[in-house]
Amino acid sequence: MAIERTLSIIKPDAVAKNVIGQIYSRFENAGLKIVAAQMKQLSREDAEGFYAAHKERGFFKDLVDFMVSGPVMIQVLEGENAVLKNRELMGATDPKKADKGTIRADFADSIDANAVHGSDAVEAAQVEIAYFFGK
Ligand code: RTP
Ligand code: MG
Repeated sequence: MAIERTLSIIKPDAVAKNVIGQIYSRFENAGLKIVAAQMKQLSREDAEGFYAAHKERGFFKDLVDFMVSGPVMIQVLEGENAVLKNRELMGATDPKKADKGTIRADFADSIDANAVHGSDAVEAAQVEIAYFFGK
């Protein structure tokens, strides 16, 4: 199986809830290694650029407002099948639909305040990692 890297963001709601450590433990227990990390207050420009693929969607402004509402914790996770593994740990976008035991089921409040971001494909991960950490 391929060793991959993926970009993870612990969103403002989960940082405010003081659960960075609990979420990091889930990554570590699943065999994902944290190989880079930074805490950051995103500017609107940062958030709009990061979610540019969604800019025509009705929820875009709410998404950007939420992502700049407090600091986020951004990390690169590395391991076997890291992209899919992280998505499985996260659970569905809407926490009401997320499987029991997933990060979103346990820590998220709503589809907007949904605790974590994770890249959805290897190619997206490369772009997103470069966006925050450079080459
Ligand atoms: P993310 O990119 O944050 O990891 O989330 P995702 O892949 O599970 O979901 P995506 O479709 O990429 O949407 C990005 C974020 O936009 C918000 N959203 N709201 N109201 C809505 O219908 C809606 N759909 C998406 C969510 O906060 C989602 O995480
Ligand atoms: Mg997404």
